[in-house]
Formats: sequence, C-alpha cells, structure tokens
Amino acid sequence: MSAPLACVALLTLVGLLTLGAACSSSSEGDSTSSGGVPTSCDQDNRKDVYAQGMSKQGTSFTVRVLDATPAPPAKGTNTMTIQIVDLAGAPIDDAVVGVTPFMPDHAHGSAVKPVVTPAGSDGKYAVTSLYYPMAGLWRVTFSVTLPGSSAAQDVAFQFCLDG
Ligand SMILES: [Cu+2]
Repeated sequence: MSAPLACVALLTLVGLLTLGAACSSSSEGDSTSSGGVPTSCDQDNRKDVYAQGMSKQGTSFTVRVLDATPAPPAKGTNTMTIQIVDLAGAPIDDAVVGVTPFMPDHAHGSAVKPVVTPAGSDGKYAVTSLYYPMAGLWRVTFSVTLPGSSAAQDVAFQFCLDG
C-alpha cells in the first residue's frame, strides 16, 4: 500500500519542479530579473536596430538619429547627430535637449555626461561625450524641452552594444 503513495508523492514533487522551471524561464526578458538577461545582442528582442534616420515619436515631436559614430553604436565614446521635428515634419530649433544613457539590466548610467549642441539649423543637434562603459543593452533617453514650453518630454532609444 505504501508504494503507490510514494509514487504519487514523487509525481507531485516532479510536477512542482517542472512548474518551478517553467516559472523561471517565463521571466526571461524581464529586465528586473538578473537570471533572465539575454547573454547576447542577437537574442535581445528589446533592442532597436540601428539605422540612419531611425526615429522615436513623442507626444508633440519626433527625434531622428541622422547618423552615429561609430555606426552602429559601440562600447566606448560615441557621437550622434539627431534632428528634432514636429509631428508635421517641420524642424524644431532652439529646443533644450538632455541625453541620459542608462543600462536597465544593471541599473547604472555612464560616468560621462553627454553634451548636446545645436548643429546649424534644420532642427539638428550634435551629441558628443556619449560614453558607454560596457557592452549590453543601453537605453538612451532624450529629454526635450520645446521652445516656449516649460516641461520636458522624453523619448528613448535602446541600443544593444556587442562585447
Ligand atoms: Cu552595465
């Protein structure tokens, strides 16, 4: 009589272990779980694939990446030229632009503060001192205060840098 009981207990144990394994694998891609962080950029479906002209739309403007050096972005010091346009596509000069690189998987930024300067007209801005100290997924947030506005709006690109 005790053998079938042991068998049921074993099956229950196996069931719990299987359930546990299923639970931990389902958290893959969750940036708060260190166990689920993708190990290479190929596997990271959170990334934006770099291309000249790639853009992100905010509520009242769009930020376009006109070019990046190196291209695609890489570990180390980078520069970028961006263009800010309104939702009708008209360039916006004289915006105040802040850039913040951040690694969501590690909850840290960069020790170097990016510098943003207007690059002529046509809503172009140069971003220099954009420093990524390590490979992996970086969220680059552009905090844009439009002329005549007192509130900044954010858009963010996510670049995955190969190691
Ligand atoms: Cu990091």
